[in-house]
Amino acid sequence: MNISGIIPALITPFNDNYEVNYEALKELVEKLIADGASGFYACGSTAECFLMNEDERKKVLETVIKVTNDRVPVIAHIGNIGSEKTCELARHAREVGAAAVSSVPPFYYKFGFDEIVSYYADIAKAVPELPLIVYNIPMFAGVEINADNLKAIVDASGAKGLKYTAYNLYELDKISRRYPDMKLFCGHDEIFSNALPIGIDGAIGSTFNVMTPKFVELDKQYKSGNQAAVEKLQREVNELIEVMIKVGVNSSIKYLLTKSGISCGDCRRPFAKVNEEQAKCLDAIYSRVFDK
Ligand code: MN9
Repeated sequence: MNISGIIPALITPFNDNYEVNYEALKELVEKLIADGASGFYACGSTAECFLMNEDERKKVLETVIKVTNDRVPVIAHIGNIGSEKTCELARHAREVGAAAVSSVPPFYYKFGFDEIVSYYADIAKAVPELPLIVYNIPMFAGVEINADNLKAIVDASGAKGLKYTAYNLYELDKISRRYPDMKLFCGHDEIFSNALPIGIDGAIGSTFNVMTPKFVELDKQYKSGNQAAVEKLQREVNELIEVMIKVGVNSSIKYLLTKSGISCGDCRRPFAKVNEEQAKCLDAIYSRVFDK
């Protein structure tokens, strides 16, 4: 699996009627390729995938793959609450040329770990030729994939990668030592610089929708051994990320992209719109970080 570097977890732009705005999506993908994105993660949490229907998810993935046109790989997030729908999305992803599939663990019903393992095994059975990237995001999925329990998933599914969206760097280090062949992607953009020395292969993140150039630069500085520049850049982006988390990450991204000229609309309800006060905070911090 040849996927690495800075990989935006794309948002899904909507129009005023909350329908998918495919033109804006194409514009966004083009812009991010120009910014240095080395791949895309389509239809993940950041894309509001669980507020989209299956047809929309398929069409969004098709659009992203078509625009990228083999310039960079596209990872399809196919996660769902049940195996059948997930496998259908996995087969679709294979048909339309995704480079890999990825999934959060099945959620809501508090499935037992054996059931979670069988969910990943089902995906591998449905699309054996596509690399599978497990998506650990305990804050939303309610279950933690760690160095110990990952083994059962890998044994049953042959998973090739892990998107690690948690702050536990000790656990990530254990995973990297225990699974040296696994591709690891940092999923919390605010700790990218801290995850780099662990030997991660890249990062898949939401804030790259608006900050790809900063993270590409950070990655470059790390590779040239310029630790002071790495720390400076991470602290800079974290000022903005902190406000984005407070306001709501997805709606902040849409607000900032719309301001920069790509019309992304609002997140689907019940996500709230960015209010005036929040907009002011985002504007202030954005210009502080970017107009330096
Ligand atoms: O894809 C993103 N996680 C979620 C990863 O959307 C839940 C991250 O990029 C975070 O949004 C970001 C802020 O915590 O690091």
